[in-house]
Amino acid sequence: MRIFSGIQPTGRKHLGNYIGAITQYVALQEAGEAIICIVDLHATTVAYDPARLRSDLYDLAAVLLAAGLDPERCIFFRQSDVLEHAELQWLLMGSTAYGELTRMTQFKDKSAVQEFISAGIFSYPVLMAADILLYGTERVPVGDDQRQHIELTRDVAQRFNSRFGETFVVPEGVIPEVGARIMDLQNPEKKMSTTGGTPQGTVYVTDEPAAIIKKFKSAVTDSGREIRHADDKAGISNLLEILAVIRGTTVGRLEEEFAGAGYGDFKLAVGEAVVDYLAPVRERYTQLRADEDELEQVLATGADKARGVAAQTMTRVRRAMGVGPARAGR
Ligand code: ATP
Ligand code: LTN
Repeated sequence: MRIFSGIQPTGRKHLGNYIGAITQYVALQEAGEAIICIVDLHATTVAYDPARLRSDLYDLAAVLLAAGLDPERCIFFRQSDVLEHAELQWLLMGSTAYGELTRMTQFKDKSAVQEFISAGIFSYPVLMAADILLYGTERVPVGDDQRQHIELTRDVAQRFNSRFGETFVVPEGVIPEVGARIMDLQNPEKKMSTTGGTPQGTVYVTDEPAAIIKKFKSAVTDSGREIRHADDKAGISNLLEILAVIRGTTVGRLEEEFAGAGYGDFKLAVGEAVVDYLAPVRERYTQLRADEDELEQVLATGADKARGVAAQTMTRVRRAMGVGPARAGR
């Protein structure tokens, strides 16, 4: 089974990215052929600092390897190293409706906070579709916020196939039942996010233990006293989900365990569990981040492997679309 996912090298990665996506990448390495891509081209669609982008990319590469991505068992690479992504994005544009892109909620949310709304941020989901479709992907592990983009990818693939003949595998999203939408600790009505969240409510994978504990201790809850998962208890529900994923247990069991406990004790227990959970990752991260040449080497090896697969897909796409010479290859 072919598995593909992409992750942006923006800012530092948080507990939501870790639980919703990164742990899935690591687990799915066992389930099939996993391809994990750092999508630096996506990161250029909003205002950014070029030097910072490169350093964020190394941060992310080190976090992913520290989390357990194994370049021997998966293909791990940087999007901009494989030119076929940009080429396929353009070729898919003609099979994507303008109206479809205007309906993307991530576009609406992200463009609302931009001074300059680039054409890139508008066509961002088509590049994501290209990422996925280049590799004959069957499963795409993502958090809940990517549901709509996966749906678009499927629609574009199906439209292309019916227009130009069977070319693409139509992929499916893999969205975890618990932990696909970790909320901001200070504003549990909103998802934890580097770009749109609160600093105190966002727990970073590389945060110091003391900072993590502080963020959990000050997590916003509600005026009740029951530790229970419920629609009107967004803060407590979020903490229950975080702890359930970390302990590998169910929310129901945790509700039993913490029946009668105070909110303060519960918040501290979750904070401590998160510290223990992230400590080994942070330690490995620090070692891996120190050697940028080695990180480049790992990414270059991954890009060579990715290119091999991508080039084959592009030969079929060009032929199907009547683009380029009739003979095989470019
Ligand atoms: P952010 O909102 O923090 O900027 P993002 O969604 O824009 O993140 P990425 O860092 O590329 O961009 O996301 C990587 C993965 O993390 C995606 O699969 C996304 O669905 C998932 N993800 C992002 N936020 C959360 C969250 N709060 N809970 C669970 N999964 C999340
Ligand atoms: N759009 C995603 C990142 C992303 C992605 C992908 C995810 C780009 N290409 C391909 C899965 C598959 C995001 O904003 N998190």
